[in-house]
Amino acid sequence: ASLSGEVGGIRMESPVMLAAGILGTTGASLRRAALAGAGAVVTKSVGVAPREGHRGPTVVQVEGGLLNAMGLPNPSYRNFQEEIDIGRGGGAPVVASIFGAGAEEFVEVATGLDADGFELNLSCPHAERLGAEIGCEACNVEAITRAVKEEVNVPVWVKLTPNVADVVGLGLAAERGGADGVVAINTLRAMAIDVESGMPILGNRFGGLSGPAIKPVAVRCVYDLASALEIPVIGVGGIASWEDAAEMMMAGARGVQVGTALGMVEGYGVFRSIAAGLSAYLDRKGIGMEELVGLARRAR
Ligand code: RRO
Repeated sequence: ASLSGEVGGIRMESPVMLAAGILGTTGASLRRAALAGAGAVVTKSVGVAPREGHRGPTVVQVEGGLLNAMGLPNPSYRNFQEEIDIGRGGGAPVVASIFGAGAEEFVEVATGLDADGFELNLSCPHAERLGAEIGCEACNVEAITRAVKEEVNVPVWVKLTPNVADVVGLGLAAERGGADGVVAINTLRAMAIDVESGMPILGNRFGGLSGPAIKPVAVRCVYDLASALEIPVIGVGGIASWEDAAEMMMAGARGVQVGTALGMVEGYGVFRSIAAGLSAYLDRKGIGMEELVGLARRAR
């Protein structure tokens, strides 16, 4: 079955994308993911000013995934256009993940970059000095989305945090603001402690959990969002196999993003193996992608 189509306003050959953060720092790794079959690639989040990020350790493997507190390290949008352009050499759309302390910063970054789409990171779980908790308030989500939409001519997605009681409220706010899609979920608030020293392991003490452990949380968020929203939902969180991708799409995801799995098992081959598995599954069931998306919401 064909996997090509439009996802959140962006035409892609496959609905299996590179998630923000992992391998999105350089043009070379974005390009490589695209050449490996990613339908679109999302960059590491960039903001108005260069940031070093938190002191280490910044990533640690835990049961069921990875715990990170990178701390938004990035060279600022002023030093990032070249990476996007190199990434585009891979032939897939490049979506720039961007963050800011408020609507003005988001607009400055978005208008300062030429990308095929923007993913507004309203969900970094541990950027305390930036006031990045902004993404937990529906009114901020709506205002920032609207402000960026007014200034750019490419699709705008909003990446949501799962660290709230009401993720659907945030999704509805993004939709009111004019988003072309929502992406769920960013990492779950978490921490790990070393029992010999009694010290939190990450340099920042706290971090965000990604990988297989959060997949059921992501599936639930996607299901709830897809049930409430008109705009497309993109699923991310613990996807490593075609079965994971199919499950996320049955919950209502129009596309999926893969992050942690790239570092844990298969590497870049994961894009083609998920796409091949999905295609074979659709053929075996005699259905198309449009039937797969939201299947579990229609099943009784
Ligand atoms: O850089 C990070 O620490 C980070 C970001 Br911006 C994010 O959105 N999600 C995450 O788990 N880590």
